[in-house]
Amino acid sequence: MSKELIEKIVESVLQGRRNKDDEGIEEGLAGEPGVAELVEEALEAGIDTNDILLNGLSRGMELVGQKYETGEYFIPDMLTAAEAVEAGMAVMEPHLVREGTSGAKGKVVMATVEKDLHDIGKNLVSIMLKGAGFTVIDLGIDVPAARIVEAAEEEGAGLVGLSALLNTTMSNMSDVVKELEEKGLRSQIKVIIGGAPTSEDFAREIGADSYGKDAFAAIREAEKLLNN
Ligand code: B12
Repeated sequence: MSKELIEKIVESVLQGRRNKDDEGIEEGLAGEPGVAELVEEALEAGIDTNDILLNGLSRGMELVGQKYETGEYFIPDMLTAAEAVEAGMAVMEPHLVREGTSGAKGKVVMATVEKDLHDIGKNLVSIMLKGAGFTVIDLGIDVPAARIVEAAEEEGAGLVGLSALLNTTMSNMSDVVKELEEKGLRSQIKVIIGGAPTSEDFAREIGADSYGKDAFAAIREAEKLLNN
C-alpha cells in the first residue's frame, strides 16, 4: 500500500500535476488526486517522510530529467513537473520541521549559486536539514558570492551550503570560498557543496570542506562539520 502510494506520487510528478484541479503536462487528468493530495494521503498513512521525499518527489524529478534527456519532455514540461514537486514539498515542510529539534544543531546558509536557477535539490536539502534540527537560512537561486558571504557573516552561520546543477555555474562555487578567505571568515565558516555536476574531487579542488551526494549525505556532513 505504501509502495503503491509512492508510485502514484512519482507518476503525478511525471504528469506535472500539483493538485486535483491541475491538468498538468497532458490534459484530461484534472479531478484525479495530484501531488499535494497524494503527499497528504501518504503522510496520513504514516509513510516515512524521507521515503516520500526521496522515493516519491525526488525520484519523480529524476525520471523527468531522463525524459528530457531522451527528448520526450521539453523545458516547459520540466518546469511544470518542478512546480508539482514544489507543491508536494510545501505539504511536507511543516511535518519535517516538527520532527526536528528546533534548529539547535547550528545555522546553515543555503543558496543556489549565481546564474543557476535550479532549486529543487537545494530546497530538498534545506528542508531535510531543518527536519534534522538545523536552522536554515535559504537565500534562493542565482545568488552572487558576495551576498552569500554577507548573509553568512550577518547571521553568524557556521556553514554555507552551495548548490549548482550546471557545468557552467559550478565554478561560481569557488568564488564563495575565495570571498570567505578575503574577508578573513574562512576559518569560522565551513563550506559544503552539492548538485549533480559537482563531486568530492571538485570540492577539494576549490577548497570547500565537504561534498554531499544527496540530502542524507548533506545531513551527515553538516553534523560532522558543525561538531554534532
Ligand atoms: C528541473 C530541471 C530544470 C528546471 C529547474 C526548475 C527548478 N525550480 O529547479 C528548469 C526548466 C528551470 C531548468 C532550466 C535549465 N536547465 Co535544467 N534540469 C532540470 C532537471 C530535469 C532536474 C533537476 C532536479 O531538480 N533534479 C532533482 C533534484 C532532487 O536533484 P538534484 O538537484 O541533483 O539535488 C540532489 C543532489 O544533487 C544533492 N544536492 C543538490 N544541491 C545540493 C547542495 C548541497 C549543499 C548538498 C550537500 C547537496 C545538494 O541533494 C539533492 C537531493 O538528493 C535536470 C536533469 C537531471 N537529470 O538532473 C536538468 C539539467 C540540470 N538542466 C540542464 C540545462 C542545460 C538547463 C538549461 C540550460 C536549459 C536551457 N537550454 O534553457 C536551463 C538553465 C537555467 C539556469 N540558468 O539555471 C542540464 C545541465 C547540463 C549541465 N551539466 O550543465 C540538465 C542536467 C539536463 C540535461 N541533461 O541536459 N532545468
